Amino acid sequence: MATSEELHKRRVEAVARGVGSTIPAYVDRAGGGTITDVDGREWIDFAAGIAVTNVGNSAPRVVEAVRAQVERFTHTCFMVAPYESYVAVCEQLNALTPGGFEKRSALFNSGAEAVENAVKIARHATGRPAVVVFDHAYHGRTNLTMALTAKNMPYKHRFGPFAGEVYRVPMSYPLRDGGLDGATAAARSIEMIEKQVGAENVAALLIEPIQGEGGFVVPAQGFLPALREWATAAGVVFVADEIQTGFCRTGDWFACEHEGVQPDLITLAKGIAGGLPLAAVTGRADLMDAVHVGGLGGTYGGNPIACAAALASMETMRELDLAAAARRIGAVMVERLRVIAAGDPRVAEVRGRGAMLAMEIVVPGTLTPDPAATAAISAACHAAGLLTLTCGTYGNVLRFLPPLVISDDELGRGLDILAAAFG
Ligand code: PLZ
Repeated sequence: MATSEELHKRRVEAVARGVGSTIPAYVDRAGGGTITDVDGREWIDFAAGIAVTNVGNSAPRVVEAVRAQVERFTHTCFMVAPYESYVAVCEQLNALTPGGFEKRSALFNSGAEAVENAVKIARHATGRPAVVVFDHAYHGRTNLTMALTAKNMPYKHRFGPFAGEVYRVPMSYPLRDGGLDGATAAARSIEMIEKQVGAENVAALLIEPIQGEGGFVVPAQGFLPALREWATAAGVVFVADEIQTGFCRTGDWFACEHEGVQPDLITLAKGIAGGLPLAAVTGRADLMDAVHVGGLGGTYGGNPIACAAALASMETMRELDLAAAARRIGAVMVERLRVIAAGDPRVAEVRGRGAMLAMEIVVPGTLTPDPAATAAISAACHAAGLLTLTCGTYGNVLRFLPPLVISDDELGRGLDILAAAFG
């Protein structure tokens, strides 16, 4: 087998430079809480493929379901010749997502595509053009979703012009907004929408209940419910982007449940199918069914192999109670992260929920972001065999997203490496 070094040389000659990788090691296999490269080096996995392999890599049920499906048929296109698994995934999403009202779902390939479709549905159903998004938001890399995403480098730089009718308002970011309470922070955002956009022009308000790429920003309590309430009164479609937070990651099936918020539409992807590409929009039947027949779709959306994997993943989440696992992992991690933070003035805050946790790194005694220190700590983790990711508008947030099937031993070893990297 080629070594990671050899593969890296080939990659540089073959793969576009614009596609980056966190570590220069090439994967041979992965499972549980570890990734092993082609040289036999092992990493503890605190990334889960960016919050995707919540059920773990090659989870037994997923492997079995995919194998069985691939032998029956690989693709017919649901828009041409439909099949049961697509319907079954939609039934399950309708039942699992918050809100006891009647729902419908539609399936797509990527998170960005789900977000694009949620916007299409909201615009079609309301007849209004505007979409409201938040500071630090991340919603994807396609043209519309770049417009919805806040951060310029690396996501938007020189890729414009971007789609129009997108308006950005402040996020509740307790560390950086002076600790505004949720209601006050929401009132600030709502006033801006009403004065600068006009509620009657707004089709959708789109928000990550806990921001992902933007820095694992957890809004103050009450922020999401206040926005939900305003959206209802204003006839605005409340869209929760649960692409990173969904499927047990935060200790509930969906992060919105924490404050009892019921979105009109939810965008889903990542954790839905144990690593196979699948995404969904799930929401109120009246909105979803407003769109004319043929208005939604795509060649691969709800591919039968991905649907089989999704059914197996959701079954695994139920069977192993991965929401409880996320809470347990989170409790173990928070304790260790707080100890690290107490001994290191560069850590401004430990935050997150369940197994979606982060540390924001600053110049000691200030709130000035320190992306260099963040990168150095992250690099030390990688060198010592822990795969961590960074995020945040300022590049100064270390984030932790272990698979929800990580063993206690692997979790402990990962946290030991992290503690030593702060050393
Ligand atoms: N919405 C909340 O987190 C994907 C992107 C990584 P896709 N986040 C990881 C990168 O650098 O490209 C994401 C997300 C939220 C939408 C998306 C987009 O999902 O499946 O990557 O299109």
